[in-house]
Amino acid sequence: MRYSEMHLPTGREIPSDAEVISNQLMIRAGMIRKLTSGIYSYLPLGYRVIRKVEQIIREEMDKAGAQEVHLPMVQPAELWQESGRWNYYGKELLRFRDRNDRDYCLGPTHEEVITDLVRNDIKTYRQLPRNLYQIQTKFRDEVRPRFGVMRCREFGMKDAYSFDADEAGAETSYEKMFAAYNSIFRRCGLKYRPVEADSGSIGGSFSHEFMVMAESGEDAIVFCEKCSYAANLEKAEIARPEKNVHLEKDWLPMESIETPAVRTIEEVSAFLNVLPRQIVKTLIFNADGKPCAVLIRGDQEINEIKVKNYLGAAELTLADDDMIVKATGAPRGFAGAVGINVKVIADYSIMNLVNMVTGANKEDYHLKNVNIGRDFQVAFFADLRVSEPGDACPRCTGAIKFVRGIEVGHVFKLGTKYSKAMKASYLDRDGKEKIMIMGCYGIGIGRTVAACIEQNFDQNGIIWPMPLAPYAVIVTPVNINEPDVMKASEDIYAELLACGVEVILDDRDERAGVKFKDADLIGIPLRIVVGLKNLAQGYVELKIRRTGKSSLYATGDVVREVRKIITSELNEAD
Ligand code: 9G3
Repeated sequence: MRYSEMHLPTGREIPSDAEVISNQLMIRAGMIRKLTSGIYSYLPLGYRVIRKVEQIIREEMDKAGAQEVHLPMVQPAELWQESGRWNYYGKELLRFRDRNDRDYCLGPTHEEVITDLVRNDIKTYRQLPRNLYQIQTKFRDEVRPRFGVMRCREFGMKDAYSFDADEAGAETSYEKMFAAYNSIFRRCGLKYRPVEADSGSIGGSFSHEFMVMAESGEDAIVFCEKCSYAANLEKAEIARPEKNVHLEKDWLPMESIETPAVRTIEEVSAFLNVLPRQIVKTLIFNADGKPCAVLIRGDQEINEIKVKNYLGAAELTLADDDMIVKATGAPRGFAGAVGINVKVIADYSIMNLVNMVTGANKEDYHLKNVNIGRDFQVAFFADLRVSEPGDACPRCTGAIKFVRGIEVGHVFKLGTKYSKAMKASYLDRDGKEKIMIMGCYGIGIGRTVAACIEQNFDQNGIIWPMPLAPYAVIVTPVNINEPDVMKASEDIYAELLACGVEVILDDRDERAGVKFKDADLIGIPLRIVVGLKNLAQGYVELKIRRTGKSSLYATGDVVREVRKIITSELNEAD
């Protein structure tokens, strides 16, 4: 491609609302332009990278036995009413009406559509297993789109859906997709890690997120240095501690203490001169309308997703003031487990506490020297808190580490959440009607591109790993008004094109410095500089973007050298 003809509006200025480096560089490198909040246009350079990611995905999905379909973007409300999700989602689901006043939504995902498609055409076990995928635009009306294409409203997703006759088949489908995702992200040249994740509202029993490590990542990840354990912080498990013995001999008599308007852990700790770890935080939750008391050590943090999953609640929120008064007999800030008449569950962190401080369930009063077993019972101890540095790995007791990650993929075991609701059944070999077992598997295309930049940039701009580079080489004649320089550049350019190398010829009548800066900014891995001095000696310069290393090659050898580098870098990622 000739630079002078390209629609490639690079820029120096950093957009004011671009908080993350990938958004800044995708705009400055002329890859994207914002149309409106959370909605972006891909310009030619950006779209070439999108297509590279899609190509890698298609190759690996096809290799895994999935078949590509293309589903509609517009989805009828009826399907979402069948699955029970039409009223579940709020304004994030963009709903609209057609000319006949019928309800539709712009597809944020396609479980309902694919399940409807399959239930109409799959009737017998002989047609299973089946895995159908698409690369399609999604729309999710995020309340606060940010970070450019990393958290936008309209975005491209590869979403796949597997259908199996039984649990064992579903496990195999999941493993095949898990393996395909490892190949996809490795081939994209990304440093990534699969982590155990919460399945969230999507239902189903199990899921993994594929995380690209980056400081700008929105997700916190816990991983073990010794074993392969890794989990999203939301899900990261904490091992059950050993139960200490000879606790009862230390028990002191319980005392009620007047603590006027002393509510928070900090206030109680200061007023009674006890450490937060000696105080029990009693949180009253509203689980599907029922109150539940959750106890945790004062210096720890409750993980509400763990509480929700533990209680199997569809909806879990902190109780409002009315529920707190009804459940504890006191306003917020004086709740405690002693004498409370709601279910009490406790995090492991208080299992070995002795002579604790808790709320007295009486306004302006707390209790001292409270002990489990004597003063209150705990229905269940569970892992309900947020993992923190210093915790032991739940698998091997090694030390865990915390990093930030960008979720680029998510694979789910769905079970029968949709196939049951929408009656996607088949006849098994005995002619009995059975419900299909589903899995679903997503990759954010634009997010993968942005995550790659978050891992591959320097002060001069993007540094594309070869597999995702929009072009492999840029030929930069230092001065296009030197006939020899231009001739040599055109010959090298033509030779590269002839052997299928993706190459830009920077034929602009610009100063060399401007050309070098642009080449660095857009991140082309290899740059061939053609200058009069070197050319007169029969040489051209080859500069490697990633290392900044420059070498001289005989003009006739440089194409062979470039092809060698491209091949080795592409094989490295395979
Ligand atoms: C909605 C809206 C937003 C959503 C969903 C539904 C996320 C929703 C979860 C998934 C699960 C998987 C197939 C590909 C991989 C991910 N945000 N999810 O279901 F109506 Cl507004 O999309 N779907």
